[in-house]
Amino acid sequence: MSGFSPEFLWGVSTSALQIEGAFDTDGRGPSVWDGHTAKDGTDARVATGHYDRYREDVALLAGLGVDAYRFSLSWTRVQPSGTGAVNQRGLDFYDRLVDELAAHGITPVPTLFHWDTPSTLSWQDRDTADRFAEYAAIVADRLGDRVPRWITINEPAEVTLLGHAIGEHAPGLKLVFDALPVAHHLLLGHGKAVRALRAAGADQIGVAMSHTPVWTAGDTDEDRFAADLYDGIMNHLFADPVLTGRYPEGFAEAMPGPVDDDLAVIASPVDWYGINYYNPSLVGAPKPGEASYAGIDLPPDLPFELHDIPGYPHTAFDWPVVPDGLRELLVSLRDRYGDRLPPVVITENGCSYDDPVDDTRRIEYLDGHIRAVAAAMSEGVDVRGYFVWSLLDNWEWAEGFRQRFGLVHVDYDTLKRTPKASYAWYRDHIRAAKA
Ligand code: GCO
Repeated sequence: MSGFSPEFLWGVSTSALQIEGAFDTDGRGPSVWDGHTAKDGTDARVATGHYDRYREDVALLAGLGVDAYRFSLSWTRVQPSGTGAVNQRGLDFYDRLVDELAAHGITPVPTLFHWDTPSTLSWQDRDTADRFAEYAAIVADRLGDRVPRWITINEPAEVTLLGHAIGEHAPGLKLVFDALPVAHHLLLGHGKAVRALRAAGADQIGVAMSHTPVWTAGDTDEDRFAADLYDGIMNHLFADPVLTGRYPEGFAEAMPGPVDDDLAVIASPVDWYGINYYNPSLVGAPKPGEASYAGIDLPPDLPFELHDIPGYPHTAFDWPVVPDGLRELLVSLRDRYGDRLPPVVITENGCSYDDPVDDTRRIEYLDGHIRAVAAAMSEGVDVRGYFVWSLLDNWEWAEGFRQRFGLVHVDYDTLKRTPKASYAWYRDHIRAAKA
């Protein structure tokens, strides 16, 4: 598939809590997800056993021929109580991982925070932003000489919505719109971490935002208002402060603290912008009674309703497969932010299918979305990389092990890894793109 320069970054993504296991090994402290039982009755204490199998997993990455590997650092491996004392054995693991990647010519792209908040801290507290910046400085000091590209936070929107507004994720709070200060503290933590990483010499700092093109369900003014509100909350509430230094109209008043001073920190420049895309969202005015979507029970009084999108294939997670939605999203972000949008990297794109090895549907999903990236690039969007979610089948938060996103199948009884057909397809795709 043409359209990609040899410098384009091909990679895969994972996260610590979802793959590492070893929840209390070598001094790791508890996160808000420890002890959290998913809907399938499982937890992440073992996950895929990556902590002990990281060399095998790096060999799988090398077999793919990826340029880069996005993973996350477990904050409580580094600081077991989220602040203060540093756990050298925790840092030693990431040292080993980064060196193993380097030995295979693979660029490490660590995410500082991928949802596993130390159980001693809360994003409801403003101080957590400062604790996060201190943690950022610690890992930059240890790994910065071998890590050229950093990500501060993964999906502050999902942490706010799922973890604090509707309670689907840990810490399981149902604050609804009272969760807005959590969004502000996460964004403030991002800005402070950018400054900490910059002070340590980092010059390729990014963030990984979940974005979705919002389509309006229905043609009433109420439907349009609901869709605009959802677009504002899920997309602009997080992108605008980081990229423009301002909140969308009507949101600043809901934020705590010296908002204007904080926005100057939040807008500390990033060098690149990560986008996690899965599918568009179809949103309309709420109808009375319990709202739910994709198996998530939404509070009955939300001012919008999420609808399934008919007419498209759906994944095992019941998410619609709409590759052109990624092109649409990229073009819309470029149009909204213009030259304030740094170079983009697709930091997550993938699908859940149960196919154990012959996962033709995942191949079709990835092929379609990579073509959508090429289409956006042909329309002038500056995209520099694409990372598949995910290398391995892994523990999918509230869903546990029910959803399989991996290019590599994991037998959760034996932890045996088996590359799927999509692994070979992605390997061959990368080779062809670089030829
Ligand atoms: C996310 C998270 C990942 C998920 C993946 C599938 O984007 O929600 O970054 O941890 O596992 O997206 O839901």
